[in-house]
Amino acid sequence: MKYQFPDDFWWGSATSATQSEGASLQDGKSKNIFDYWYEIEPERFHGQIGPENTSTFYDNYQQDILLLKQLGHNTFRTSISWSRLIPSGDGELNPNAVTFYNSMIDNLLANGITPFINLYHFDMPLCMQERGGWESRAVVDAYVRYANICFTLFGDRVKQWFTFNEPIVPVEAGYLGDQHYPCVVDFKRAVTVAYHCVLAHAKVVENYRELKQGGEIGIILNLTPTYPRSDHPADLVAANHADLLLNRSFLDPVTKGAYPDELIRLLRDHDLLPAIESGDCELIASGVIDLLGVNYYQPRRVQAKENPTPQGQVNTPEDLFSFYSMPGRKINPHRGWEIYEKGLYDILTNLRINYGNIPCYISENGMGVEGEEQFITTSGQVDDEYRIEFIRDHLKWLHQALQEGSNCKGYHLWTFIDCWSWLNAYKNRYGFVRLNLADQTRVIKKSGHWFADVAKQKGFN
Ligand code: BGP
Repeated sequence: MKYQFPDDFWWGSATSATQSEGASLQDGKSKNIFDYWYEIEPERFHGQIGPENTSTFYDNYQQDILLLKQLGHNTFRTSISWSRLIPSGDGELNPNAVTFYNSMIDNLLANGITPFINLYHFDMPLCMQERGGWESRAVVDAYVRYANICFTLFGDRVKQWFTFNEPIVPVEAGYLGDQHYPCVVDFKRAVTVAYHCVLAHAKVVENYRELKQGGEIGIILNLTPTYPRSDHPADLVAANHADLLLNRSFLDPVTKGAYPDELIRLLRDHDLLPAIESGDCELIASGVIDLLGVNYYQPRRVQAKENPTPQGQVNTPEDLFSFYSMPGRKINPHRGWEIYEKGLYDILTNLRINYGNIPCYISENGMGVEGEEQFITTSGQVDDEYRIEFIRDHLKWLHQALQEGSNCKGYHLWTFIDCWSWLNAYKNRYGFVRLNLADQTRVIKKSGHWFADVAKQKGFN
């Protein structure tokens, strides 16, 4: 059977500024929260490797963009580093950053690759964190100013913008799970952070529309689909709680312009509602997006709690549901994440049926593998057949969703070149291109050649 994709389908990959640029404190960039956290607690990072160098895209972007071309990309997503562009968060521009991003965008376009630009990928400037981070409305205003500056500087050429990548991650990891700086564990503060990100998103969308630059603006969400252990009412309630808190808390406001009533009730019942100011609801209503990026790695399987948490003692989302390890599930042992290809189809079907079939694309999907050097052949290439299988099996479900009318416009792999991961450094390799850490040389893996061919043929057999 031939899996044929539309002629204008987006074939590409994604990365982020902090994970690829390196030069983390050079040419005027100030520290972001990851630079700072590494400085004070290097032991929290795998192998004590921090974000100073990552994959040296800042120095090597011209050659890397040629690699993207070889990988058959027609689109590529990265982010702008707020702490590089505006080192003080809300003051003067860094001219080196303006030169770098201008040149990166021009190089991509000159090579026939459309740049998709994200404005925030977990990387709060330290000076803004010190002023309260996403808990502060003044920081929201500074972010809105930063976004406006990006539109003014680059919006003549960039026509696909994203306000955030996976905004639930800083909420979960930074304010609930002690996995990202500032390592706060406080449900109510986490809800405020999430709420302020939605406000920030909406204000940026509103401003972008006013500029009439003729592009599209959206957001990238990790829409981890929620599956209950069984049809038992208690499991269904638990799954609904997980879905409301971790998916619909962003998906509904950005696609429908309002929060689900059920979520508001749930938060009110547990005294978790954030401070709402007049004008907030109208603002959220104006933040409806043009384009949704969907990151998909794994499903979320949920069961009812064995001992329900008494009213008044809910201190974390996991007081409202438990995770369920389904027997027999397929696991990527390196990352510990379940591989469930059909999840991608389920997300796209949900968007088609319940979210007006909003234009979307798969903005991240991928497989991190440890010890890939064992698959290096005598010719020096990584023989990553497992990654080809992973991508192909997900693309088959994407194809099925398209057959049924999904408005999915493309597929981006995480990521084009092995890159630094927030906590795992280089433990798991995700790229189409192998990065040799010793000398920073790059070699396209078997999957990269395969993908280039798929992009050229617009499908596979
Ligand atoms: C996504 C992030 C990426 C990337 C990826 C892989 O959630 O948007 O930044 O890191 O996950 O995850 P990890 O690096 O934790 O293995």
